[in-house]
Amino acid sequence: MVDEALSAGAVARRLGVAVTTLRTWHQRYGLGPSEHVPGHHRRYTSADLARLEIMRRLTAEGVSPAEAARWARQAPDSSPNGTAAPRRIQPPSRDGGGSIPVGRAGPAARGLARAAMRLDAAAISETIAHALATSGVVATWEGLLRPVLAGIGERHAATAGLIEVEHLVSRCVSEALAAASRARVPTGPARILLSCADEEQHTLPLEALAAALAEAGVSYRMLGARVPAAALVEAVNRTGPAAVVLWSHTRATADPAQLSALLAAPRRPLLALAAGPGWRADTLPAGVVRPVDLAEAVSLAAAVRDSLDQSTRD
Ligand code: B12
Repeated sequence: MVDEALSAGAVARRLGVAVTTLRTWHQRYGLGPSEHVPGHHRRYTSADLARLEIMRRLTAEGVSPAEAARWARQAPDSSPNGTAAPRRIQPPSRDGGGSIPVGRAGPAARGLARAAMRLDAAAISETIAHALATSGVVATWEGLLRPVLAGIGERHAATAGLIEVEHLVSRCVSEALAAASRARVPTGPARILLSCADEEQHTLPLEALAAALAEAGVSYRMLGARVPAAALVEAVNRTGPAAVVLWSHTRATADPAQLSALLAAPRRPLLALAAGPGWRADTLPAGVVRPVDLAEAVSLAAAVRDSLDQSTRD
């Protein structure tokens, strides 16, 4: 629970709801912030947050907003976890009672996981956009997106469910990363080529890399999902990139022959990166580099770009 009063944005992120939803709950149902410091926006106290927690939980469980608000308003101020709502209005949760595990990730990741379980696209997008704008791409990927995506994968592996959640979240992540990339299109020639391995459909980590490169001012060209080896070599020969990042998420798509074909291309890149958990270090052809995470992939790509810029100037 909170010790200090929170802004509407902070409360929305904790609960995993859109700020507009909070506003509606305030205007229609009187569940607003109660702390008022003259000259400032009103702030939410921990009692306000507890009431909103009840509102969020009950509406997620299918209780009508008016009914949920009635229970939420009855929560005593002294009960910070809002246990006042009676048990009989807790119907079995529509997702089978489960949630997305996010490990030690912070409140924003828990909020995103809740919004994901409710299939609340507006709240999902808002949470991601806010994190990208305030923390940057690498921190957002590591602290928010990766834990939630891994949690969805974990839950899916255990229950075979959550496919709809996985698809909606993937789409929202893609859109948010694309918007972040578009907001800062770097100038200069695209010397970095990003591609998924043949039949590889997991594009999100590569999209995160694209957004992080844009943020770092490094131009890139993105081929996206499922690129056959011959098409990759064709793209390399036509564009002559300094570095190629080939993403494989699963063993099934990690055929090292794709990397060998890349290294044998007439316009062989200076740097070939085999990125993603699909690749096995002991099967990679000599000369291929394997980054351990997003930050390392960004700095390797930026270093190649810088060394080329330097040699063009000399
Ligand atoms: C979203 C998702 C999908 C989406 C992808 C949408 C998209 N546009 O990307 C869709 C629905 C398309 C999908 C499809 C499938 N999926 Co899927 N998917 C996922 C999920 C939930 C997240 C993927 C992701 O983005 N992970 C990113 C992070 C969370 O992964 P990570 O392992 O922690 O990654 C770290 C490392 O790679 C490292 N790293 C190292 N180098 C680098 C370099 C860079 C640049 C970066 C960024 C990171 C990095 O850092 C990463 C963290 O930052 C994962 C679960 C998971 N744990 O990954 C399953 C998962 C990968 N999918 C799985 C499966 C089985 C499938 C399907 C075969 C399902 C099916 N039956 O059709 C298909 C495969 C299609 C194909 N041929 O590619 C399995 C794979 C099991 C395995 N090991 O083989 C997983 C693990 C789920 C599970 N537990 O069962 N999937």
